[in-house]
Amino acid sequence: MKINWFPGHMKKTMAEIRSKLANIDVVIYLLDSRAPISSINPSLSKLSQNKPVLYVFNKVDLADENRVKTLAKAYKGENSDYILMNSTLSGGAKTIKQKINALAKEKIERFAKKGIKTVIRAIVIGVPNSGKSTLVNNLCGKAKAVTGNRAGVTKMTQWVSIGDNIEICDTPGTLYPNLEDQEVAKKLLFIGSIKDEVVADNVELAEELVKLINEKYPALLNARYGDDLTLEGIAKKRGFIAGKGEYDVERSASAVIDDFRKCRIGKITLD
Ligand SMILES: Nc1nc2c(ncn2[C@@H]2O[C@H](COP(=O)(O)OP(=O)(O)O)[C@@H](O)[C@H]2O)c(=O)[nH]1
Ligand SMILES: [Mg+2]
Repeated sequence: MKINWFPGHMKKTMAEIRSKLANIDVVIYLLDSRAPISSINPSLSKLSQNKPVLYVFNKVDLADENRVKTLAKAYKGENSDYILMNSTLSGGAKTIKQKINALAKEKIERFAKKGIKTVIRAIVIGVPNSGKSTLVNNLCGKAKAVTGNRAGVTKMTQWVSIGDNIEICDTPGTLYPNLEDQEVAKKLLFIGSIKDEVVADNVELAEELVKLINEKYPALLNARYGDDLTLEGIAKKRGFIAGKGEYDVERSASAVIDDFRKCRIGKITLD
């Protein structure tokens, strides 16, 4: 099984981001806290490397916050900062605006010397389903960007004004041409950045997910599924019967993946 997904519209989006970047002051790089390191897109990182970057560790409400805090520390630098965020709550908007202003300080001061109040332009980038549109809506306090819990909801890049001196641009999610690291690809699938339709074998995937979670959070798995963590064991425990004397492992597989996505196993960060 090889997971790869780089449809034409993503290629187009990358080109669009590239062409906009010259006029961008700050890059807001959304990461999904359930798999933040895997949500780093090497192609996007390359594009944004000369810009101030605010890394938003989003969906922290679904993740292992202590683990995220540890991982996030590496993203604070001279020209970068980070924030842990739940974009579905209104609380974080003020801090994000402050951090955007701090990252654009040089430009703001340069214009202030000439007596001009400048506008800061920020672009929101990240893998599909990381919460980009939700964050944009949160920051502008209105539902301007369309959201949805699957990949591929945002189609066009759009600009909105947040506060009196910041303009922000939402973009569609982008992956990269070759997902060579299949461990990363699987994690992107688990967090819903890659469409399920891209993969045929749910069983193999779910087994991998259980294995991954079991490395760091065995107690969470046992609490939900009992001691037998095979898909058959899970089917037994949940009463998923396929036929006479047969357990429905396909159904276990879908249930495990869905449980992870809906945070029913617990707050987990797969890195
Ligand atoms: N729990 C939680 N859900 C979020 C958060 N941010 C976004 N979502 C949900 O994640 C899904 C994808 O969001 P969307 O903004 O469309 O992602 P985009 O594809 O990156 O634009 C939607 O169902 C959102 O409600 C968050 O911080 N916490
Ligand atoms: Mg979107």
